[in-house]
Amino acid sequence: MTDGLTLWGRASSNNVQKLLWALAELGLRYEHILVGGVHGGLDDPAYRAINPNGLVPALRDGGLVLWESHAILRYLAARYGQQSLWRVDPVQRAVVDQWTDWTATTFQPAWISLFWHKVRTPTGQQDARAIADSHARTIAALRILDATLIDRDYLAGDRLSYADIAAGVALYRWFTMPIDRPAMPGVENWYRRLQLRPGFRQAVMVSYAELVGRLAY
Ligand SMILES: N[C@@H](CCC(=O)N[C@@H](CS)C(=O)NCC(=O)O)C(=O)O
Repeated sequence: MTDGLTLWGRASSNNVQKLLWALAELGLRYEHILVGGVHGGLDDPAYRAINPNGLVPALRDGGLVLWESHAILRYLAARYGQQSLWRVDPVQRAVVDQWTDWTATTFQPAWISLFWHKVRTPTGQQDARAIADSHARTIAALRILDATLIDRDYLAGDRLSYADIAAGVALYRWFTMPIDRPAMPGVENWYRRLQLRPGFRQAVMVSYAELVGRLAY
């Protein structure tokens, strides 16, 4: 049974994980179609009609078909999370969007680059300089998060918003990648808090073994 929602995308994709986590937070039922990565299917004309980029995730809700993980996150929050992930007040929502957009433009490119160079690239092909550079960029972004989270529970205040989902999917990989991690008490407390949420544990704290040493997708 579903509520008319369909999500496309492999569960090992961090962009898909944002939506698996959000759907769990919102208590929504949905059909999950595994495409991308080992599942393939992204070049099928039927999938290209859903997402012309040939990437995951994509979501259908009735007559609406959407791609881009943050656009989907915002839609789900606005449509189904008015009392939870969404913020009605324009000032509060501006803060949520600031962190969500910063994640898209600054934080995620840094940590994904590190994950790519350190985890996805086979050991024998790794570039120490690229690892060091992306590690430094990830730490610089995390320090910005850390300074904010030192005196608040979530990015936009005292309760979860879609910004925590956009940025927070990075944490499991950050805290499990074989790299040095300087102490960051604000980020560490945020990670502890997120781990108390079943949706985070189910969607984000999952093995990424299929991605290790694999550059194919
Ligand atoms: N900006 C897009 C990025 C989508 C993207 O890069 N998706 C990756 C997975 S994280 C993908 O589809 N890769 C090909 C594959 O999984 O086979 C979004 O946020 O949705």
